[in-house]
Amino acid sequence: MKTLDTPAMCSLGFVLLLCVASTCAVNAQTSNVLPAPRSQDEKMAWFREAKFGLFIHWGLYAIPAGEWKGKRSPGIGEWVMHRMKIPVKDYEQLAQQFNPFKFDAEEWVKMAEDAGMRYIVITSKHHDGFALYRSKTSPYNVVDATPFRRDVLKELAAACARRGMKLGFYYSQAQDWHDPNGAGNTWDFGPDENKDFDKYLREKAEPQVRELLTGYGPVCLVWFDTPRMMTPERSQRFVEIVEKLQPATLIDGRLGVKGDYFTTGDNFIPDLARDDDWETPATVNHTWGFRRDDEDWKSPGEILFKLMDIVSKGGNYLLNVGPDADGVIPKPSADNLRTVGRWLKVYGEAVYGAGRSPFGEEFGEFSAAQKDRNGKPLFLVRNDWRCTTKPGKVYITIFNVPREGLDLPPFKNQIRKAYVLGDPQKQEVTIEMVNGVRVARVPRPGPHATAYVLVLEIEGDKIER
Ligand code: FHN
Repeated sequence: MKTLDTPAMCSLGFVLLLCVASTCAVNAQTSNVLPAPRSQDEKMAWFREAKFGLFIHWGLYAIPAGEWKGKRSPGIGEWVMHRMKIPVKDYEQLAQQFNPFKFDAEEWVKMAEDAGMRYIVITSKHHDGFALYRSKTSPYNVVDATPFRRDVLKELAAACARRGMKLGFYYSQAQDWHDPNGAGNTWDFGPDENKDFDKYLREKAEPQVRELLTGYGPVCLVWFDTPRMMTPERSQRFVEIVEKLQPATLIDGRLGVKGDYFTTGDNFIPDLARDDDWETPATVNHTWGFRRDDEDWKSPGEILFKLMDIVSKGGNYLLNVGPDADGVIPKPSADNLRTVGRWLKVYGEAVYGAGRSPFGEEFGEFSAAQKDRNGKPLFLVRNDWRCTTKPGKVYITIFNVPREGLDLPPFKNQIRKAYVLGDPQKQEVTIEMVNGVRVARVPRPGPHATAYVLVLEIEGDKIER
């Protein structure tokens, strides 16, 4: 037998050491999880601070982009397979065309950062069943089924880790139009009630959620959706998987059992403030997945008003973009978000970590006479200003500046100081008493200002009414 001399053994040892070290580094990058929070408040802390997140719907549906065989598919882009009743054998061919050569994870994360967003949630698998990461559970995924062969989630997780951005995964736990036993595809596989739904859950959905929670570093939340056929028992299995693998990971409100926070309907903002933790998922145009024909972008001003409306009611705004088949976030949506980000750079103190409004009258009031579509009293929205708070401070974001000054709602606390946020001199804003009402003589902003924030430093931690 040939024996190794000392230098050879040393260099072998060195190589082995290097291998062990690099394996450890890879594991450290991919498998580290955050420690279990000691309380629900601790678990929710980052979410309550963040307020503004980026939702990304991306998958094979970006290729047809709202059209199939020359016909326009109505509705949201990511539903094209369902709307057009496309057989699995035809739809899955799209995977062979998926080659988004312009995809740049770093750029996406940078865009979210520029927009002032504090977390990203991306579709790891939408209803079409296609996984945007290398899944050992199903070869119908971006690495094994496409010419692209790159693990999108891996690249995004690495970019998020580098830039200190939180990352969460959307996962369609119930609907899976590719799996014979998943919910939703009745044109290939017949009625849902005849399917072995638990087989699909056990053999695809549960293992995939495990993969997502073990291969991609800390996952800030799992965003489940459309809980069709999700009994409490079935939903609970997902809760256990998440709690076991990443106890700090939040679960949204659409699993099938109560999550860590409430998720509103799509694009829905409650009329009044809520006391619990909640989030509004919303679109920047009218679709989640990219549609070539939808260019009806919400303006920065609209986005900003919605953000302040939501935050002042105690919620988070999860705002979606739909990258195209090349991997590019449509420029108008990215530009509008960056404009919002520039505003947040100046006025963000009124947003991040801020509490809900102590007032409520600024939201509007229920009409005594008019009814909404459901026959309930119509809510007449006011949109002049919104209010957020921090201990000892009240932030009034003003959208419509009254010429004669802003009437402050009644409260008992003394006002120690009033100034406009971002004013380096913190120049005093005069508050005068007019017929028992405190009127803030706020400055008139320049013609291009969408909104600005008046800060009231008050006596005491919170508003007494
Ligand atoms: O069906 C989905 C839809 O495609 C999209 O993902 C939205 C996002 O909230 N959720 C479902 C509809 O509510």
